[in-house]
Amino acid sequence: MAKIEDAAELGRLVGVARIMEGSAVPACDGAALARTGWTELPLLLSDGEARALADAATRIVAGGLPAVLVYACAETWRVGARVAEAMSASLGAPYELLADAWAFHVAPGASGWSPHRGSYDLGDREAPELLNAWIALTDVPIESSCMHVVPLDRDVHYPTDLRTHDTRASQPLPVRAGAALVWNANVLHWGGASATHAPGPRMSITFTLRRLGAARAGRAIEAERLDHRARLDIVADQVLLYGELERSLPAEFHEWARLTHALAGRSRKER
Ligand SMILES: O=C(O)CCC(=O)C(=O)O
Repeated sequence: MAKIEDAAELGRLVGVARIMEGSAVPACDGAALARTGWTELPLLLSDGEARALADAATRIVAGGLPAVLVYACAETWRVGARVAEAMSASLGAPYELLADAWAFHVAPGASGWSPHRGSYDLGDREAPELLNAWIALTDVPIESSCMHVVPLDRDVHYPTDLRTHDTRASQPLPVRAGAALVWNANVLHWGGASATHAPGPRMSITFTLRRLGAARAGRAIEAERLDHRARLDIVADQVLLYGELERSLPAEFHEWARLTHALAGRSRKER
């Protein structure tokens, strides 16, 4: 795991160009979000920005490491800050970025995560306490494990019975590379199956946003203030949280995450 710990070496492996500087923040349709629970920001990233991050994730995976290490790059977190900015402006309520994220590299023939809701605590419909953001780094047609949701206005178990997962009223959400899908965390969603003939892996990154002041658990972060160590600590925490959902994660990476988490706790106590 030496190459993870060494910022310069990991930087060479990832090789992501500086991105996300100075482009306009896209807006979303707040009324659609309130009605259906989801919305799209079609051009959150330019083609070049999406490709730079997809290339970084490809190099990480080719180097024998899990795609979630793309969060060791400052540029990745800048994407999260940008989604938070876009949603705050669109919904007229400030949203903060949480230390909660995962990167997906779904090979042809594999599937994304199975149906779940990001939160089972009923939230506000117009300005949800928690939003999940999912950003496509590759084109994601239906056959490449695209996201599926049950829109809130078609979900017979919303808002009274969130624990029931009935996927019959599902809607597939194919998107182009660079688009963000953002949904109310109460929305039932999942990553579909990728056809064996899909042209390549489906790659995407995710973030969680919390409405400022909302009573929902999670550590808020300022993307620009995270240094390499802080980013790696978040990666380790995410592996402990979500690693079980990814059967392909090597055992030694789980071990690295456990040790990194323990060391971070110890150095916080010593401060
Ligand atoms: O990309 C996927 O397959 C699943 C994403 C998801 O369910 C999530 O981010 O909560």
